[in-house]
Amino acid sequence: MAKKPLNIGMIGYGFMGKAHTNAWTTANRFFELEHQPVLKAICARNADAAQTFADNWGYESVETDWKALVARDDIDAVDVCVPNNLHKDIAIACAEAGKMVLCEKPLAINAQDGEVMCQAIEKAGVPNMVWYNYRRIPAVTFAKHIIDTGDLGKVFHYRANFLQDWTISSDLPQGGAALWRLDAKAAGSGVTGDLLAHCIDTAIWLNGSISNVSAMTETFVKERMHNETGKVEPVGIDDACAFLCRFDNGSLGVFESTRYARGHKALYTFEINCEHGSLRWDLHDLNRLEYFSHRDEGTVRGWRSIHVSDGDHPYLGNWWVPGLCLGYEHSFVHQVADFLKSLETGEPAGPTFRDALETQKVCDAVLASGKSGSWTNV
Ligand code: SOE
Repeated sequence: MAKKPLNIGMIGYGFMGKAHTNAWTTANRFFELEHQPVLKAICARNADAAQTFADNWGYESVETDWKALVARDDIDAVDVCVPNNLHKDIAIACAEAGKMVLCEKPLAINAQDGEVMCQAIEKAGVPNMVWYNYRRIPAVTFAKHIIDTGDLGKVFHYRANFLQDWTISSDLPQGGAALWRLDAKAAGSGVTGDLLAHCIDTAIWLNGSISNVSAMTETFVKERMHNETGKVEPVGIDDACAFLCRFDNGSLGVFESTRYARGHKALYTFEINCEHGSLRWDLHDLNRLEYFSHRDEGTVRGWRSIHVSDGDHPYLGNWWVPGLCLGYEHSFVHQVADFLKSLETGEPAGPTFRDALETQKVCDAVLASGKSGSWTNV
């Protein structure tokens, strides 16, 4: 049967642009889907760089103004891969133009903007999704399947870390195309919106809503040269953040993120401890899920290290033969596959903008609590 073309317009072409483009081109080859993504246009301010990206990845055309891309009749879905402060205007314009929108995480620079974006998207009734990719690493999806059976019983604890070490040098500037994550005006926040947002999205998905938080934040390097102004300017982002929280189900959460954990490049880990068992996962060993079941017979009871690579594990039946590994990029491929499937079924693929707004609200509460030093309701 002929596939239905789905014309993609991508705005931005940083490393996320590559991860998303790879997913748009790969999903259809491994998953049976009615739609065939077509790389219609890439948009970036620098025409030469955009053309080089288009030539390398196979985009049919180039735009240098995102408004021109959104106005095009031949674009069905817009993939927003730009710094966080630009998400709102682009997403709203896309919604008003009746385009589907896939937005890079976090949804917005704060929940207030996120709410306006949700309203625009919902008013237009367009399919939408936010790229919280880690949900779709098969071992993480498998954790969700185990939790949803209810076999683990009552949940007591959830803890997560996201540790990096790339901003320790005070010589590193802030701002501009490569370092906008260090510029509060472009990013909204530091590790809270960039890294903890991933941990919060996964946590809410696995363990339900978070009701209140108590956080501490720190900015270790207080001033950095700004790439756009050429001047030394105050640093407005949180370099590190740790928070405690309560989930609606009564369990307790502990979260930590920093870009100052020397030796850690992208160590995302989570663990959930329940009445009858525990699960833990580590991005550096992403194909494994560790599972302790207290129901196992006593003398052989212990942590199982499950290599999530068998044909009946989530998504794996669509890939290689059992036992072979998947990587970081596959989480994006799975997200595209689920999004395209959702167009067939009419059942939204999460996280939708509304789901991501919940994460944004937790981030806002964390940052507010970090400032006030008090417990803060989400
Ligand atoms: C920052 O270094 C970063 O690239 C985040 O922006 C991503 O969302 C995260 O997945 C890895 O780290």
